[in-house]
Amino acid sequence: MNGDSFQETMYIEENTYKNDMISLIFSLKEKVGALAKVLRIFEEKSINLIHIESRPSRVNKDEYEFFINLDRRNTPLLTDIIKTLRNEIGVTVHELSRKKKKDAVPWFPRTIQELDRFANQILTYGAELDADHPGFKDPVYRARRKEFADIAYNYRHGQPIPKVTYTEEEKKTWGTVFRELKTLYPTHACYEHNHVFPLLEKYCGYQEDNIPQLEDVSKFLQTCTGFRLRPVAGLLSSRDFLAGLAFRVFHSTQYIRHGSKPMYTPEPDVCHELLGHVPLFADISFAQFSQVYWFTVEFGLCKEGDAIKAYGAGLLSSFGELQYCLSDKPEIQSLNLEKTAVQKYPVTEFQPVYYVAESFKNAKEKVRRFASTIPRPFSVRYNPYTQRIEVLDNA
Ligand code: NLE
Ligand code: FE
Repeated sequence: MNGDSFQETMYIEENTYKNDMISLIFSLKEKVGALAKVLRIFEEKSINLIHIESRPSRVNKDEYEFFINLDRRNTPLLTDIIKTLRNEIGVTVHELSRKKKKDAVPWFPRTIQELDRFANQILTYGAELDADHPGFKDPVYRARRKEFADIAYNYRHGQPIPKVTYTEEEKKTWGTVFRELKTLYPTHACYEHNHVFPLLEKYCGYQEDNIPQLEDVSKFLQTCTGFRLRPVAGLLSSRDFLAGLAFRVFHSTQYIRHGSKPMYTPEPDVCHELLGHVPLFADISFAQFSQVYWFTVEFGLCKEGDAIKAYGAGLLSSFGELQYCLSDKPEIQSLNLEKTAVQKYPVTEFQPVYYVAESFKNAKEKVRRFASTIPRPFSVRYNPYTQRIEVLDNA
């Protein structure tokens, strides 16, 4: 904003009934030459005004409001004009258009069935592996990944998750991961994880020689916390993934990591989901908080008396990183959402920085407080009875 003495407001509206026109409204302080100054800018850009009206402002007595119609063909120049008006005369621009206002908040699902739309919006298709992935050069592994991707593509809400017969090699990889992690959990994993784990062994087929089925685990979780799983073909955008959590739906991969590198994989796989995420989604208090994801749900540490333990799923499923995160190598900071929200992080190697929560309860309060500072033109509430997101107008 510059130091010019008058402060104008400009509204833009797409004329809804005459499709070939754009309407603008702006208000100017009563002052000789004020309007001329604005009109000159339109003239300089060779924009043809079709119609102009004025009226005293109802909001500010010493202001006039101007209503202008422009040819729609001028749309590409409009952004430029607004910039000039803003920077050179300090006009504040408000967009009035209904259509635009709606688009300002991108689409989000309102019902649990609408999560079906995400199947076609994955960032990387599960079958197309990156060149640095250990399975990249293995045609058998790639073909297998495509089978899993297809299950997820065809899945619709309400269907049982198709059961998979895992190969001997896949079971062997699972066995290694399961065995190694099981020896680390008592000393490295948080209380809640250790509490739920035996139940999964008892009810969901968590064993060294058996890869549990997503359908069985999903049913178990529904009885614990109302969380359910749905198969996913590849990586979703954070937005889509978190939108799933709003319905207590956890998008879960079903394939397993490449057998050559069981200790750590950058991608989520069935070990990560079942061993890392599922135990904590069975915990009532934990299930309630799942936002500001990376440094909590995925790679979070928490205090337990004088000790620090892991509750992040990315740690609980990697026997490499689980040992590393509690060593003296990484940097440990206390959980601070203003910081975590902007903290950069690598996705294909051990994390250089972890954030420690005092407790789940404390972390949840911090998340709530932080979320309430994010401006949004409405509030939302999840109705568990109808499985719908209700939009509450703030106005
Ligand atoms: N690095 C984890 C593991 O090896 O299990 C997976 C992390 C997925 C975000
Ligand atoms: Fe994860």
